[in-house]
Amino acid sequence: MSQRIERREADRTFGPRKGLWQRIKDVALMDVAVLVKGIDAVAIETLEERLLAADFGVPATLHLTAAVETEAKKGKLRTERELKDFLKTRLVELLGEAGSNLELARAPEPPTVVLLVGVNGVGKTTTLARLARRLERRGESVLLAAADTFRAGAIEQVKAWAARLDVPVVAGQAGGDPAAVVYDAVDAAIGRGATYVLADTAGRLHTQSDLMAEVAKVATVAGKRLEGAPHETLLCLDATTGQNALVQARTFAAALPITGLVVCKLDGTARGGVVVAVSRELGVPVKFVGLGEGPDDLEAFDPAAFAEGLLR
Ligand SMILES: Nc1nc2c(ncn2[C@@H]2O[C@H](COP(=O)(O)OP(=O)(O)OP(=O)(O)O)[C@@H](O)[C@H]2O)c(=O)[nH]1
Ligand SMILES: [Mg+2]
Repeated sequence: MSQRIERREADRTFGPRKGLWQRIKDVALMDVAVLVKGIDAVAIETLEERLLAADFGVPATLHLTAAVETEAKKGKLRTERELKDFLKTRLVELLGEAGSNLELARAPEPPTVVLLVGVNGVGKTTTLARLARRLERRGESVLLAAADTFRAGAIEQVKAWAARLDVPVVAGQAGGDPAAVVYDAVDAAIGRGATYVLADTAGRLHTQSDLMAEVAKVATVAGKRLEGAPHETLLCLDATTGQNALVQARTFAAALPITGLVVCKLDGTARGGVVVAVSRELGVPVKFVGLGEGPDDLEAFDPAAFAEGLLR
C-alpha cells in the first residue's frame, strides 16, 4: 500500500451526506482544464482519494483507478458522462465477480435454513423480520428461531416480531444453547411443513474467539438435523462502520462458510463503497441491503441500481 493511500485513507474530510459523484467532481477532476487535457495524475489521485473516503477500501480503489487510468490513456474519458458511465460499468463488473446468485438460497427440499450472523447491533434481528415478511409475501411459510439466547430481551424481540408478522417461533431458555434452539426449530419446521427457517443469533465481536466457535457450532448442529443446512448463512454488516466491516467480514468468513452479505444502514451513510470492498474481498455476493428501520426497508441487492445510486 502506498503511503499516499494510507495518508488519504486516514484523512476523511467529507460530509457524510454528500453524494460520491459530487465529491469526485468537486475538486480537480472535472474542471475545464481536465476536460481539455484529459485525466492527468492529479485527477487520478483525486479519484483515488474520493473512493477511499467512500469506503471502497484499497484493493477495489486501486482496481478502479487503474482501470480509469488505462481508459483515459486511450483518450476515451474526456467528458463527465464518459467517466461516470465507465465507473458505473466497472462497479457492476466488480460486484458481479463476487458471484451472480443474488437470490436467497432455496433448498432442494424444504425447509431452507437461513442463519443470520454478525457483530452486535448491526441489524440481524431486524433483517430476520424483514426477510420473514418478504418470504411470507411470496407465499412461503416461515418459522423463526430465536437463537440469540445471550442478550437480555433478544428472545422477546423475536417473539414480538413473530406475533406482529403472524409467523411461528421456536425459542429456548435465556442463557440456553443456541445450537439446540436451531436444531429444535429445524425439527419443528420439518414437522409442520414450513418452507423457511430463519434463525437469529447473538451479536458477537469478531475478536471473541469462543463466541465465534459457538456460532460455527450452531451451523454444524443445524446440519445434523437436516443435511445441507444451513443453506444460507448471511453475514449482516453495518454500512456506517466503514472499513471495520471488512475486518468483521474476514473473521466471520474464517469461522463459518458465509454465503451472502446483508449490508444494513446504507440509508445512514453516503459511503456505500464498503459494499464493493466486502464483496470483493470475500468473494461473496451482497444479497440484501437495509435502507431503514421499518419492516419493509430491505431490498434485494441490484448492482446496477446500486452503482447508479452511488454515482448519482
Ligand atoms: N437506519 C437503519 N437502521 C437499521 C437498519 N437495520 C437495522 N437498523 C436498526 O439498528 C438497530 C439494531 O438492529 P437489530 O436488528 O436489533 O440489530 P442486531 O444485529 O440484531 O443487534 P444485537 O441482537 O444486539 O446484536 C435497531 O434500532 C434497528 O432498527 C437499516 O437498514 N437502517
Ligand atoms: Mg439481534
